[in-house]
Amino acid sequence: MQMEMKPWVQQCTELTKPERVYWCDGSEGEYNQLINTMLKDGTLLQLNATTYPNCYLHRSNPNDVARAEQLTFVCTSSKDDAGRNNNWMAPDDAKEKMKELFRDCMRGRTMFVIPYVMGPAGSPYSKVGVEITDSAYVAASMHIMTRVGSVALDQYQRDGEFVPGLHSLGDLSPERRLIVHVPEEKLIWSFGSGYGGNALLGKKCFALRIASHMARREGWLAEHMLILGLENPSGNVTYMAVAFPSASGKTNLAMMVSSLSNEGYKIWTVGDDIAWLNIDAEGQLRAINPEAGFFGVAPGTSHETNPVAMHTMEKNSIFTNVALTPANEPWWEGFGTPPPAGLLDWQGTRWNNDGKTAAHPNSRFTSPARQCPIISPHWEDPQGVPISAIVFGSRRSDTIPLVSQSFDWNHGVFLGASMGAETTAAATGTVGIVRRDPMAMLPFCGYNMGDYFGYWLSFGKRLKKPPLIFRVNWFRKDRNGKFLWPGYGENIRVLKWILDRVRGRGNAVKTTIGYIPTTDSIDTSGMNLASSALLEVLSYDRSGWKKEVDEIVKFFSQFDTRLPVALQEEVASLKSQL
Ligand code: OXD
Ligand code: MN
Repeated sequence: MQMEMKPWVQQCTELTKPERVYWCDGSEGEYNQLINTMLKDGTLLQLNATTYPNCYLHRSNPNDVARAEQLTFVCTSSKDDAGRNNNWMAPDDAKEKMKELFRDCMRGRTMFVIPYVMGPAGSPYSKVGVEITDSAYVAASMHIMTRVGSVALDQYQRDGEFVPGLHSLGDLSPERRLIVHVPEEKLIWSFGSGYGGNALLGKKCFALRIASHMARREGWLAEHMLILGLENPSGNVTYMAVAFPSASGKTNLAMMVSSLSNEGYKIWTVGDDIAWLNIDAEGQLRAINPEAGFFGVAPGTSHETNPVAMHTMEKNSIFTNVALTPANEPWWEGFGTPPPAGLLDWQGTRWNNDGKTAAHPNSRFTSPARQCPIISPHWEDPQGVPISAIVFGSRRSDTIPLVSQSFDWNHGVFLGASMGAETTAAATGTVGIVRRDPMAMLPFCGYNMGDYFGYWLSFGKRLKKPPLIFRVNWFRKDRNGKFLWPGYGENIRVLKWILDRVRGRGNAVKTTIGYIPTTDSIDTSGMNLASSALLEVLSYDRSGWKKEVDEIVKFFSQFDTRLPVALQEEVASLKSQL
């Protein structure tokens, strides 16, 4: 049964006992007020007003710097419906637990009630949420990341539906941190963390976990994908939705400065993290970006690697856990300039280059999407943009070729279901372990992933002209551990081949693992790439694939009887051909 907004806010007030309740209207004056409050209480620092106008630095609690997957739960009535991909609690137990945590937790604090819309105003695909929070940082960040205020209340009047999310910083103790989703009731409760993915409830909690569950019921898809438009020399734009595991360069790809701009190929950004995909009345797949801002990883972002992101963040942005220069400017590893003398690290202490990074590796910038210099003129079109290609990206040093095309929709779903990323030494201490992350949704799918694969398979049948599905891997290395492909702006050459295939052109050879481009069909003009490197990065390595298929079988076995027959058939056919 759908909850009413005002009675729910009243219940939350009675439970948490705030000193005052404030309904956000999303105005500029309100944003400035939130910022001033935080400047006064020290939770924000003003950055250099000349070089970074209206930009601020927030330092989070050092124990609260990333998404807390082990403390994140999906509470379906039946445990099996959540799947092994989720932590699970019974909904009633979860609610009891959360009520205990939230009881009286806002005493002496202001409760912000934030009505917001995910998706462009007036879009039939947009959805309303309300986040209640006691964090001014969360309220200000929601201003950037979503559309706040009357736009949401108006849509609520029309739809009579919203996703309620209750958030409190609590005392930030990790022992009392818990993020709970009840997808069957579209409820989100998040306690004890102020970090983006745990606390800005519109993003991962609503737009992926709750939305993926709603989408399956309602016939659409909520995906961890960037959306980009690729313009060709005649000015036609083809849109693609691309999934990569977290921290594998989605923002860089979405904002890529094309190395083929002199040939007339350029990128338009629609979104960098989440895509809601709907089928329109003509059977065409259409995508909207539910977000209004970027919450991007700062380290590694520079004028060299992503000048578009650097320009996007140079005003009206909130930086979190970056280092601070004596000129009051943000700095991080990979900024492109040497660390200046007198640098303060992300915790505000003098950085002495003792092996620890100055910025936290997961430090972030939060910036309005409209500031992106290459934001697509269609990024807020209520009908979304038509999607012609879906791309699944892996981060693998071997086995996976630079690019391949699936045989058909079902094979494409198999490519997505088997994708993965190699762990880096920084993350786990063990290099080269492949963490499978189907469709980059493992931490974000609000139900059993076996069912999710089945839903993807059935979804293709409803499309009049299903988008072509591709797999890419920018990260393949040679025998000496050197990257075979330069990546970044040169990735446009791979997208150009994908575009050629969409248009019925572009040469390819049919192999056991899919269609792989012939070396002459990748445009390498003006590029300093040895032909042997191109050959190797496109090669299909049979012995590597024998190992790969065994690992995929092992990974799929966890889905038991929920693994769709069509995927079992895909693996079996691959195995027999190998
Ligand atoms: C993100 C993530 O922050 O995927 O977008 O972790
Ligand atoms: Mn993400």
